[in-house]
Amino acid sequence: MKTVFSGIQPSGVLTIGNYLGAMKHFVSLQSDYNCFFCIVNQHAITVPQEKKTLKENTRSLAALYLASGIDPARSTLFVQSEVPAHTQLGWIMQCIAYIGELERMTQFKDKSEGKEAVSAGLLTYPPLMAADILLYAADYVPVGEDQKQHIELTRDLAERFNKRFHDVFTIPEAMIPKVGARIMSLQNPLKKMSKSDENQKGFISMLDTEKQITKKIKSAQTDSENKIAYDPKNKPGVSNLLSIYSLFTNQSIEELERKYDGTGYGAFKDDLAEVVVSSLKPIQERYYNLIESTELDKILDDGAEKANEVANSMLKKVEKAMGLHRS
Ligand code: ATP
Ligand code: LTN
Repeated sequence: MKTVFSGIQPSGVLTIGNYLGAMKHFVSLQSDYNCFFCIVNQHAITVPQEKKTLKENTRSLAALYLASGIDPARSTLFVQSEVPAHTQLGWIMQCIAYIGELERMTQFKDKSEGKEAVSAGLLTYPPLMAADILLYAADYVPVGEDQKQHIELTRDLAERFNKRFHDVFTIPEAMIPKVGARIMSLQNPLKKMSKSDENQKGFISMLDTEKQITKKIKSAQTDSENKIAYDPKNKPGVSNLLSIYSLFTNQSIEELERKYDGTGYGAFKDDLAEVVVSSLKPIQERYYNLIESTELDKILDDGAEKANEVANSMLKKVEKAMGLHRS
């Protein structure tokens, strides 16, 4: 079986963008791959996090992984900071990476833009991400479109290491969904939907109530045409809503265009709100049962144990290849 690795930051509550672009695919990969799914809390601290919120978001994300369908009997689910090999290999990968290539990463440019105090960690974020992936010899990394550049850098760093020292790393490949890889903000459809967006109206969280979901969809930005058609260039708002509708219901965009031909945005948005509410309902029910349970801690403890075993064995090989060992 080939190996899959992916991670999500506990930097807020998961959005439907994270779900449609990443989590939904994680769930379906479990039957065919040896899967590792990580809560990357050390990546989250590259921007300021409040202690209590970070702790809560970490637990909440674990429960959402499980509520969405990640099965601990088949996949390893764990918290990044509980597996020290990530930061250990992360340091080594920082020494392989060049400052210039890190400065060229668009996520770094976006997240540092206009900020006065930018942490060094925000710049060295991709080598840590490379370490996450390489420790498990992952063949595939399912991610949304925004992470493509980081996976390419991971490949470059792995190849550079293998050439300079010894063939240790498996070169991973990004797995990016054909549709849904970039769900856009409901308030600014030219920007990706993001769980750390300051404007709460821009995203629908997986735990939003029926009332919140309906309100956010009703106030989603569209245009003045009142015509339901998929045209991301000229009608980015409506096209984004159509994508969300299509991905939750498995109806094609063409089918939806036909269905809503001649209808206005009001009725379309009402139906979409219903679709999102009913799709999230069973996940939310499972979530609220899990978050109270001790089962969650047991799953994360077991996950960390399994992950530590695999990660430490790879770290040893890397250190040996570089001369970072005594015997
Ligand atoms: P943050 O706002 O803190 O940057 P984020 O919402 O961008 O967080 P991440 O934790 O960085 O989420 O990403 C988790 C996964 O979700 C990644 O695979 C990422 O590519 C995917 N993803 C994030 N945003 C979207 C989106 N708008 N559409 C599709 N996939 C997305
Ligand atoms: N950088 C990713 C989160 C992330 C990740 C990873 C994804 C950290 N480590 C390893 C896949 C594999 C993000 O911001 N979405």
